[in-house]
Amino acid sequence: MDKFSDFRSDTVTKPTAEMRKAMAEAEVGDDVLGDDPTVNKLEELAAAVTGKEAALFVPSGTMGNSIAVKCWTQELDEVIIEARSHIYNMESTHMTFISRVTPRPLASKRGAMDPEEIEKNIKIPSVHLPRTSLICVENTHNNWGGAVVPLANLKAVKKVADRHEIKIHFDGARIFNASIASGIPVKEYAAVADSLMFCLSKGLAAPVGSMLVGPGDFINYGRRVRKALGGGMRQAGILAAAGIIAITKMADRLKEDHIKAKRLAKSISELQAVKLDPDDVETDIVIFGFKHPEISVSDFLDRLKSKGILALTVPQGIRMVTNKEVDDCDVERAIAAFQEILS
Ligand code: TLP
Repeated sequence: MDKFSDFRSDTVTKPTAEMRKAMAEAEVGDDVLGDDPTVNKLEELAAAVTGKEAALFVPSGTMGNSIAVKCWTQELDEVIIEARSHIYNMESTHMTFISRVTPRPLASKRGAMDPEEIEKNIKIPSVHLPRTSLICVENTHNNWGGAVVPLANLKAVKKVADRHEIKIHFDGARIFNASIASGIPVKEYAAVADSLMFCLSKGLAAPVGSMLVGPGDFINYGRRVRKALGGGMRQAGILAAAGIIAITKMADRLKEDHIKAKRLAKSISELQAVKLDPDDVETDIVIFGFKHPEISVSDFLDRLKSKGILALTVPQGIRMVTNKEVDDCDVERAIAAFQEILS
């Protein structure tokens, strides 16, 4: 097999030709000393796009989320978080490892937690009980198959948080997907949270990096935490140059990924072994259950691979993510492979 169609993630994108050119020509300086003009420009842009006071360029989404939790909490605190969220499940437990706080996972309806349930779980600290200091939300929601969490739900969560003077951190790794799918500007989503992290290196195709945005004093402290975690980068303008193109040129075309995901979902949901409601596919992620009398999930992934299609196992079954910036993310080829194996 000379070329695979890679649906494992929207992180498998390659930088575009325009990004590579901008990277080669980027003006750089020592960013730990605040001297890199391209990083400074990216941080100003990220703050402006999200309507926040300041921004910090970080090597990964996981580091952005880790810094946010560390900045908003103290040891012995508790953090309310959605049960399937990426922070809780897929970031190597930084809440306990770095921030030394306890997560309080809550069930949700496709990523939208019930504000009343949140309120019931807010704790007044005592000799026995922790202080609840932070609520984390995620949109789009990765493990809910790229679901767009409704803005009305997030606003209701903010009302509860405000009433109890609790901060909200927003894992917006794919906030541009949420914005494109719903037509709601990124700024409106960001307004429901005190801080937000978004990724440049997913569907937006930058090679490395995420942005953490929030109030100026939060970002100043976050910059110190980033250094302590080993995330202070020197001539990082080379990477930031691609990030600027990710934000200014790539966000709009995410709609093509959403169309591809829908097309894939509609076709494969007709197959008996696939458990999927195509109406649930709102953005670029397709997660489906798989049940076949003779073929296990891992056998099926091997058979797909032998036909040049790469997909991932996740707790809910199988995940496929579409992205136009992958050389060969060929939905028709994937559909044909499914049909050959399963019919
Ligand atoms: N998600 C990755 C993997 O970790 C699973 C992927 O392929 O989808 N928040 C959300 C919602 C994410 O989906 C991810 C990455 C992150 C945070 C972390 O970003 P990175 O990988 O840059 O640390």
